[in-house]
Amino acid sequence: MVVLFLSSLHIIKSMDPAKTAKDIKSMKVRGALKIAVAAAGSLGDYEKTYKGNQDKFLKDLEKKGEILKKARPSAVSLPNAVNYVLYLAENTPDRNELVGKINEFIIEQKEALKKIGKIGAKRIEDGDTILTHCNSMTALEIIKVAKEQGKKIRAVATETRPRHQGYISAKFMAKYKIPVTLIIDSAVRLTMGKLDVDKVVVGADTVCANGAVINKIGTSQVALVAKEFNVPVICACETIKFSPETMLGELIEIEDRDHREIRSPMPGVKMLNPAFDITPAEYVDVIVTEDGIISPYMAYEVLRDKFSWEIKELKQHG
Ligand code: RI2
Repeated sequence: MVVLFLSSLHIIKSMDPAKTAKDIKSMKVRGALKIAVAAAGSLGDYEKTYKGNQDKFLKDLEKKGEILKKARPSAVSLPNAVNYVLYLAENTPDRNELVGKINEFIIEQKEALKKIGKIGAKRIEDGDTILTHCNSMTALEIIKVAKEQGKKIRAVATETRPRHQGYISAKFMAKYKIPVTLIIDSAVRLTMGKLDVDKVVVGADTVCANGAVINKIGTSQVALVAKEFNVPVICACETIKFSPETMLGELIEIEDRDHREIRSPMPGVKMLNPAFDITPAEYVDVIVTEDGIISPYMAYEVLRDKFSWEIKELKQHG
């Protein structure tokens, strides 16, 4: 079994793809980067123990990949990672070499996270109060590095209903001795002024070709308030989260999760539990990627540079 070290704080055990898909669906494994790495790692493990011939192997790997891709629909890092492993498998007949390439991909993701932390921290100034929404390890990496650089920063973490991932962020920052205030989601507008928030730092599940950022539900409201207060919105995002499908006109499905995550059913009351929302490019100041800081309007160029392998395949398959 491969144990993937994403950072000293996050350890993912790679396992059978079907089990990994189950854990991603139930959000036992969550976060756009972690699900991508877990999916790639599980396909790598599957590959290592596979006994059949190459043709059958490729077909079976594709089937496992499909199961993984269906686990959660909105974070494009998941299909991107799976498609990349399938692309590697098709073009790497030597199985040992393939294991090496999958591991390389995983290491690259770990390095991307670290690079984003270093690059993004330059945008954080001494004395800043930073608001973050939900729990993005990439956004937190920027905040953590800024703190390690000796900048005196404060943080505000939104609770992030209904699953309260904001608690994880708040605990993380408290652990790093960053003074942090936890607020309910509906207190963002009041808090932005009252606590003099200087910057918003959030993660992303998907970046579309037009620069729109898909992230945890409520991000677009945070960005709207930030715009009102002239507070820059910094999105921390590995390029694995950019969506090549959106270049060809596809729309990203917004995951509608089990309504019982909100509360138990009430007779005569309909509930909606969308997990993500879309923040248009005009509400995002910069996207910090491992290759550097870009304007969201440069998403198309990133896709063209980084995903030529996938775009070619997508075009071929209509
Ligand atoms: P990292 C999460 O989704 C959040 O929306 C977070 O902002 C995003 O993934 C990126 O997370 P969920 O899995 O990859 O909690 O930066 O639904 O950790």
